[in-house]
Amino acid sequence: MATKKVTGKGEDKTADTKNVSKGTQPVNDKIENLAPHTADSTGEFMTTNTGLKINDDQNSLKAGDRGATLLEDFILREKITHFDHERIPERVVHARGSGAHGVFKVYESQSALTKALFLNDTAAETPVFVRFSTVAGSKGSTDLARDVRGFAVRFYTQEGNFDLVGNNMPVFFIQDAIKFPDLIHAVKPEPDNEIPQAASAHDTFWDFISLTPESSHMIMWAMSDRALPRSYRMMEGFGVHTFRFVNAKGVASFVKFHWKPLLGVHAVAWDEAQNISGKDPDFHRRDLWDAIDSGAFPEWELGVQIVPEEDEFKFEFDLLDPTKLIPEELVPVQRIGKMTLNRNPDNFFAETEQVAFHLGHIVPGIDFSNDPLLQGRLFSYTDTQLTRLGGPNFQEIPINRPIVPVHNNQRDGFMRQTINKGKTSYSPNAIGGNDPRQAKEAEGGFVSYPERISASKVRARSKSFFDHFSQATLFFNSQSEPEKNHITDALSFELGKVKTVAIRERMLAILAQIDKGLAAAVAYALGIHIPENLAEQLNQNIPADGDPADYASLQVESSLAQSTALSMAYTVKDSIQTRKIAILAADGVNEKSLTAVKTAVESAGGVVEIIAPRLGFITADNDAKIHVDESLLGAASVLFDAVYVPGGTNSVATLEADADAVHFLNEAFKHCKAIAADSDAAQVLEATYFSKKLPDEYSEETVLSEGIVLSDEAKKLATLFIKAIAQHRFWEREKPRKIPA
Ligand code: HDD
Repeated sequence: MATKKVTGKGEDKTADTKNVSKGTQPVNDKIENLAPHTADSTGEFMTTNTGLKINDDQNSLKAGDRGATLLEDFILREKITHFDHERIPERVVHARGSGAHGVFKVYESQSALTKALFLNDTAAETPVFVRFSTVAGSKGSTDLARDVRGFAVRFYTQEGNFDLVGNNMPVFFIQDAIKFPDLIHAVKPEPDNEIPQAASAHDTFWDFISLTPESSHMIMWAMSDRALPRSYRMMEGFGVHTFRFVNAKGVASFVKFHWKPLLGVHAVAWDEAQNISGKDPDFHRRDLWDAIDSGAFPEWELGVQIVPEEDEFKFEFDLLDPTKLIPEELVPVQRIGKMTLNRNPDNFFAETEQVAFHLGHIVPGIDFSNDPLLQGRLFSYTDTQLTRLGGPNFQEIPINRPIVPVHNNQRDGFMRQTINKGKTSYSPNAIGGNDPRQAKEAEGGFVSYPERISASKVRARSKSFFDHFSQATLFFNSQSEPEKNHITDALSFELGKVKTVAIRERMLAILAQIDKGLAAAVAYALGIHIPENLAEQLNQNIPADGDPADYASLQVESSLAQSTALSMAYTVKDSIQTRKIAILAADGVNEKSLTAVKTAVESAGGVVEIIAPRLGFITADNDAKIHVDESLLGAASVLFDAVYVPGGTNSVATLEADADAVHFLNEAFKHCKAIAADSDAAQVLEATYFSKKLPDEYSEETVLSEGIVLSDEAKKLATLFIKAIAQHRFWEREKPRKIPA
């Protein structure tokens, strides 16, 4: 159905009514489905939970105004009791997250591949709810931890909910779900002192990883810039496992799901990430909220890689192995539809916290593969909600309800909402006419793909899962030089925090399997040597009674030398949509230049903030009053993508003498961001460390390679500056490492 618009709850008329929403909000079937459960207290009396109007919410009932509080005070008791029970357990993993509503639309019918209606009907706008998350940190931890990001999408389809519960990396650390509690125990804060929070840089994580060679590929991703996204809106998403599509004729094919962000895939620098964690730990949450709030709706295309059933064994890796991806060179990604996030939740707890994703929320036309990680996940996601959401009725929570009716013989339990009519709650039954009845396949009933399986019951892993390194090497070889350097630095940082030398050595043995140069560089940074007994180091995970022949990593060489899709260097760089640009200014600023550049940047989709030594207004050279968005005290360069310094004698003199302004620029330079200044503001740049590195000329070529533009002509400056911002970062700048910021 088409997206409808309704008027929002009201305008922000007074400074005190901050919780009112802005203009019109898109509505879809799910939003309508949530409406009866949504409360708006505007203009209403305050009541108890039984609807009694409350006359005094400020004072408890007492024996005299100084007297003891009376047990009779049912209003006090109700309020405090509810408060005492407000918290629920956070998610055991992915506790920290942010959600948004949106819609998905398929471009062309995919009926040849799948009978899933939402992928067949090009007129359908399927409501979605998406939750992005970090993995290791607690609910209140920083958004900018070095970590994998969860990318969970629920489609509220006409055939029930379909959840694609993925990550921003296409592979995983382990091959079998039975290892998941070990992995998570290892990465979470250490159990004796609960340190460190939201960080993998500690002994237990690397102890586990160094004994788990199958994690090598994922470790390369987790140590790459993918673990430091600039924005949730600028990450790819992956279903990770191989799933199955099944068409109406019952013909199946294997499928890998991808989400491709239209804004491209971009990261921040590690030093920057650590700073952001202090300056604004809600950086990603705020970024997502603000973008949607301002109407800059984030968009992703849904991509699929299709492998016909008969090609299952065509590859040099096993399609069921979740530590492997299918290189896009081997199987191209077809973009089949688009997801747009266009509405912020009304209530974080009710929606984002209570949403319960599960891979087992599936629709006809999509099915599972035998990936042992996927199979174990099918158990975990319902099970965990029983503790997290307090019982088996979590599917009745509004955000979890499908938009289609639910009928079955499940009954009762804590907090049951549905009032099931009738005498029967069993099947078959004659008394109730045998309703609710089973649906035939032709009526939309889900039928599992009848895969033929003939096997012995064993606790084992297929030999085809034992190539642990070839795709780790492929990933590393596919990175640009700056990306490779970042991986080296990340590993040096993380292993540098590891206290146990034996763990560092085991990790070097693993890195040596991936890339000798990488291992050598990390060994140098750690001040130790790559161990000589590599085989012994690598085989430490073999069980005491295990035969090395059954467990040892296989040495396989990837037939592909490189895969460009694995690097972020080749991503989309054609837009500055929603990039944040700081303009540093003070009294006496050249208003004409400031306005010209601001207007040009905003017309190109950038978000501009004026930063000055103090809040309020600055008076420009032509006496115009310019509103200041942030003071230098509150602002930080790490919260922006680029910075511009307009001219104006007094403004320039003030900024040149202001340590915070100079630091802002130094840091922006250090983090490889686009920097622009009017020619007569050059002396502010002269006050920075990087004045020695200013380009000799400011042609398009130098600006696009060095990211700095100086001009006395505002229009030319704006054009070049916008092109530079679109490049995102100028990582080459990192080579000279003498920046004091
Ligand atoms: Fe998981 C949450 C993604 C393996 C067990 N997982 C969770 C979320 C995401 C993923 C995005 C957060 C959902 C939300 O926003 O509410 N998990 C993955 C991916 C995996 C993966 C991409 C590997 C390919 N997970 C995995 C395994 C297990 C779990 C192997 C257990 C055997 N995951 C859980 C969980 C969570 C969860 C304990 C915690 C909260 C929840 O489910 O609802 O069940």
